[in-house]
Amino acid sequence: MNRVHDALMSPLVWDLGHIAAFEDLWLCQRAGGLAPLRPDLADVYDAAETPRADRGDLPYLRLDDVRAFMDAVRERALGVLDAADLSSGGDRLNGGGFVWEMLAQHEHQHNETMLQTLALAERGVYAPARRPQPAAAAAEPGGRDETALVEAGEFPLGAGADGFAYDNERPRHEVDLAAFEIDRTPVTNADYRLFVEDGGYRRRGWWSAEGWAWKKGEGVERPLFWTSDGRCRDFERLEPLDPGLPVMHVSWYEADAYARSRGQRLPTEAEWEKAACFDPSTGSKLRFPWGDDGPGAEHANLDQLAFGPAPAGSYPAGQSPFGALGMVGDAWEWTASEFAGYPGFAAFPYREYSEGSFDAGFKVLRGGSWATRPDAFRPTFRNWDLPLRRQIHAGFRCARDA
Ligand code: AVJ
Ligand code: FE
Repeated sequence: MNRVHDALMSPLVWDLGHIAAFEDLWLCQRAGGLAPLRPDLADVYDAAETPRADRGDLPYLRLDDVRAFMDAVRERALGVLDAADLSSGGDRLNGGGFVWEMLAQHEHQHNETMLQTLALAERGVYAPARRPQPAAAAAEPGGRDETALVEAGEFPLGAGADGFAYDNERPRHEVDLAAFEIDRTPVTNADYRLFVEDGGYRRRGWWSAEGWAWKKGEGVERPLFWTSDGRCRDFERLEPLDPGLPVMHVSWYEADAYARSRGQRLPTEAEWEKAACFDPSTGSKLRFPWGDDGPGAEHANLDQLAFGPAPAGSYPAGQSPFGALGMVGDAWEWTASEFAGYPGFAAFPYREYSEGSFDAGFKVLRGGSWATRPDAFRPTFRNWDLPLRRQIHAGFRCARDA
């Protein structure tokens, strides 16, 4: 809990203390008007203040102390909740439960971050039991149509005004998209192995200039957890690559190179969201690919406890109207889009969450992964990271102009 497992990640106890400090700041102080419980800890847990790599040196609370701090904050927060006016007539933080939803989501986002840390930790640290996954849907007679055609037309991108969403998902606005095709399923380990065997990491023509420089500089020859003898590390296990699983822990640069090798490209985030949620039969947008109900066990592999992705093409009940599978859960999907504000963006409730990362070279990821908790997920949710990062539970699918 106290160890720095990877230079990219915080010690796990830091995440725990940060979850509680963020809760004290937003629920107890901002929403409830209380004084800070531990003013001395404010700097230690300010994510913007100290980069992850330096957090190992901070005087953060160790395990027993952090548990006591978390309990004390939660008790105060529940006291504030008892008195809070969550009706839509309430103030902007409390009205509709906004800040309460934000805090639940924030904690759950850090739960996924902590699993990234555990996946990077040396062997011997964490050995979760993987839950059996459903098999991929059997190919339809006559062969499965591997790509979905998404017709041209306007699409309302982003989250509507009701309910909780981060500022960066708003305002919802119409985008006019040309027709495109998108893979029905994510790129698999088998697909990606062919790319590697085809000289994917040696062919300059398949890479962007920045991607090639990154690959050469880092000496990268395969996805993060793959070994040179054709196996894949998965927490404690070192097993032969499972060909049917989505490829994971690749950088945006690798995803981009793979797509180019196929004469294709990554989808933009608008294309991704339209392929996931637009219903052409009604001309309207669904809350989820399968409809308006929240994610159930039959729809998607979310919520961490599977400890790995399901085979690409599983969860037929989670299919989108255009026929895309696995848009939610299993693996985040890199998109072609750079993280930026939507037209009319207004920061709320704080600038640092989103605005500080706009137009700064971050790429957008969509769809959540097996390690994403359902409360932290909406199809409009925009995750982001630098194009060289591989710790995210991320894969991708390809698209092309129709
Ligand atoms: C959305 C993953 C880029 O970790 O920097 C957590 C999420 N923001 N606490 C991050 C976040 C504040 C954020 N990412
Ligand atoms: Fe945070």
